Amino acid sequence: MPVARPESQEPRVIAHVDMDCFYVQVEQRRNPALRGQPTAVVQYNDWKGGGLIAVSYEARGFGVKRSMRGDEAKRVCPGINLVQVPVARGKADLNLYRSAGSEVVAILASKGKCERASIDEVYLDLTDAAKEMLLQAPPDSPEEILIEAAKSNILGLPSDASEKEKNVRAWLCRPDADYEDKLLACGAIIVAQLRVRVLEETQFTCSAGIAHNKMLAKLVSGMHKPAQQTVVPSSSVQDFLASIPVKKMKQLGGKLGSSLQDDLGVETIGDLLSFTEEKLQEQYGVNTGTWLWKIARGISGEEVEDRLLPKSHGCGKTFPGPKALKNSASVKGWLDQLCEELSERIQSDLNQNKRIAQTLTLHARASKENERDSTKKFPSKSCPLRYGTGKIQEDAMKLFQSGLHDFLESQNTGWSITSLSVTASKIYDIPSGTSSILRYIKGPSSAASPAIPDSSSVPEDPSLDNNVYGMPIHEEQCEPSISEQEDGKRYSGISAKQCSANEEKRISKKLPEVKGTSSILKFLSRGQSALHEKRKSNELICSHPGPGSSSEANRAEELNVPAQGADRSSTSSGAEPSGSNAWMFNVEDIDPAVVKELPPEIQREIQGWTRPSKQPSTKRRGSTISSYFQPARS
Ligand code: DCP
Repeated sequence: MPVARPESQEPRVIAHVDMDCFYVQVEQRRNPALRGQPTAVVQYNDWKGGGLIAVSYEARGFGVKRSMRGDEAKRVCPGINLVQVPVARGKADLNLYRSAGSEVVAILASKGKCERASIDEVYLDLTDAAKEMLLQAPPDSPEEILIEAAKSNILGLPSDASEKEKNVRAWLCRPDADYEDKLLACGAIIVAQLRVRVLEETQFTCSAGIAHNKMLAKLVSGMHKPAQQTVVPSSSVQDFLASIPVKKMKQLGGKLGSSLQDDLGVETIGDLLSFTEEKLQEQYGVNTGTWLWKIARGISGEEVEDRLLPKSHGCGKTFPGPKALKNSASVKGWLDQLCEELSERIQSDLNQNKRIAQTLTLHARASKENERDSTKKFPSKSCPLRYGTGKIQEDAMKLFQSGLHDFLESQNTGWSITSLSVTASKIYDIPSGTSSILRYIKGPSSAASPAIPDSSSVPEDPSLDNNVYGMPIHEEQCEPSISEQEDGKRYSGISAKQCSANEEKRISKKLPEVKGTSSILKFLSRGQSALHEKRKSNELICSHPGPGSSSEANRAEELNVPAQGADRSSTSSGAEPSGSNAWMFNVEDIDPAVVKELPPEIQREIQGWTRPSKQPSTKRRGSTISSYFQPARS
């Protein structure tokens, strides 16, 4: 369930930037003849001309919608250009769009903390940049305002079109504005400058929302599209929220939103104002009640995370209608391909960014032969991620079999799979520039030695009943994640309630005193520290919306994607190591085969302190991290 974050005392300036018809713009840059033409990008699929995943604004003018298939789009707009998503390994290859998104992120990140929320969306914290502008060069002359800033839409300003630009210029320069509005005006100018730079350097247009928090910025960024920005002064927040349907709000797309509608008769965010905080807490618990009370007033303390790289990697494929997979061999064939791509992506993330993924999750959509209308879902399954294509393929197949076993509930019946995806999540940085392990272990901050949980003394955990193949398999993910599907669609994962509880039970074992360097240990302690963070914010972690709980999920649902949640942005898990959260690590648990897959400098460190002759233990590991170093199974 959602939890209110403490708000900062100081006013912030937050922007949400969203590219316009993004995949279409990428294709238009590749083929400029498509510019200004009705165009749509179509997913790889020969059924009824394939599904549309991005539609140009010209095509939208003819009534073409993303929910259509190519054939229908042609009927509605005979002149439409349909461009196929590039294909690799028999499925969509989104690399082109990913790197185009990265080009934009690199520009946007130049002005402040930047969080890449999806392939084409970014949050920016421009507070410092706005403060600096206010100090150094405050906007005071309406005539000198950048034209792009003068075209801003400012909520609450008179909507008289002929006077709009004049009013905006005056608003941005008001000498009598309060400090909050002055900062916001600077934020609007900075975002306009950034958008101009994005256009000049990448040829892409984008739209943006500028407000005092992420929630409001996100709500308005798509209000005036394409290529426009919208500003939310504090004075217009109440009027604005009064008309926003509850289901449009992040985290209210699912059951919570439905309950607000059905149980409290709340249709818009404004309707929430008639309930006291106590009443909302009574109905939904203390945390969610407070959160609801606050969002009704436009209050949200959620911070912009400093993250330019994706939070997870996902590869998926849908198998609609007659293409459904009906036996293990065909599932294995496709899973192998998906895992191969996933493996390449995490390997290149490791090589280029020194980031390591810890959790592998399999999602599928399935139906039983005799129960076409069953509401039972194929359970998502997770396990510790082992690097190496073969291992990922092997583990993914085991996760599939485990999920299928649960899905079938011991019934001996035929089944079919209409979508499959694999996700690598819980990605952590390996610190670059290594320092001594000893320094880490004996350093002033490490009163206790670093440690990793060891399973030898782990009490039996009922949630590991899934562990039919000798490795811990969790239902659902331990971390919200954003994934991109074969057909270009994104969905996000939901946190498993069990995960942090399971980790809580692990017991530590001492690290032998070793000489060497500490990247890996730091990395490991970072992961563990993140678990502690999770424990602290358990309620938040477990609160991410479930299947079909927001418009994003609904959209994925419509398009036959195994939507696991809805939140395009997600909570942070990359906490720094902390001495008080120190834990033990048993070097004997490290699988030499896994070490070979790590970057050379990390390999050297580990080789410096592992005992090469030691046979890897085959005991079951209790934590994701120790299991990362689990011995390879044949
Ligand atoms: N995408 C997809 N499938 C979806 C939603 C999106 O493949 N169900 C891909 C194609 C989009 C890109 O992600 O171009 C960005 O999605 P947006 O929702 O931001 O939509 P667009 O950028 O296409 O259009 P808009 O200008 O309305 O934001």
